Amino acid sequence: MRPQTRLVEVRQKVLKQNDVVARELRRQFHDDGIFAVSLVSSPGSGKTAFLECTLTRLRGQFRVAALVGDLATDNDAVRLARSGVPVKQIVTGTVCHLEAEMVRSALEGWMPPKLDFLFVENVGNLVCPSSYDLGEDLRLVLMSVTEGEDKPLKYPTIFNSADVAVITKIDLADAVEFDRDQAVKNIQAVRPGMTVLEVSSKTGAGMDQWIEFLKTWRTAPAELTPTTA
Ligand SMILES: Nc1nc2c(ncn2[C@@H]2O[C@H](COP(=O)(O)OP(=O)(O)OP(=O)(O)O)[C@@H](O)[C@H]2O)c(=O)[nH]1
Ligand SMILES: [Mg+2]
Repeated sequence: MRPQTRLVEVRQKVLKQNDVVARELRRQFHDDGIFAVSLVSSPGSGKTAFLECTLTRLRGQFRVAALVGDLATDNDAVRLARSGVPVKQIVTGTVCHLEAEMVRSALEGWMPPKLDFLFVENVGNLVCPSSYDLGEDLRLVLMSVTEGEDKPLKYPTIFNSADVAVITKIDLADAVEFDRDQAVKNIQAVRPGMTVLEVSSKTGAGMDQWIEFLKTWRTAPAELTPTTA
């Protein structure tokens, strides 16, 4: 057997094991009435800022908590904790993505009781997280206006692993001459029919629409039609 062949087999085994744990997590979330949402994007696209706005808006009405993954530091957990909801950092060390087992371990002995929403911010990376199911109900892929409109074409797998695309930092769109129509076209080329939301965590633009979208997805997803707001 050639060395390359062995490498593929190990990877398949790890992914299979991840799927088993993810399935168990998903069942546990559903049994407990928890709607789990994960966020993936390249580093610095605005996941933590977007999540902080989201948690702040939801916390009066719903029981919410968040897990956040990073290679090092608990900076993001400290930022998210400002929203006043329970937050836990997962430090992955050298691992460039979260795995279902990391989520399960982080929740053990910590999961706040009777949650409505659990948010999971993945490690900033447009490649590795795409292969790992975390048991979530909804996966968002964020893409900021400062990254360039071509990201969906260059990293199609991560867009294909997500349910909804969120264009972030739209307050900066004019300054960086962001071509919104081209970006949406590129997303649709990779994932026809994908819902695209547009937000600014700085100004709050698009946040009301996002929160409404989230509530509807949780309770009556069939009512949603693809949106390019
Ligand atoms: N102007 C503007 N800046 C933003 C917005 N959202 C985030 N930022 C800034 O962008 C930078 C990165 O934002 P983060 O929220 O840390 O991004 P992230 O995706 O969580 O980053 P990692 O966790 O490191 O991958 C910070 O300086 C934020 O203040 C936005 O809507 N508008
Ligand atoms: Mg972050």
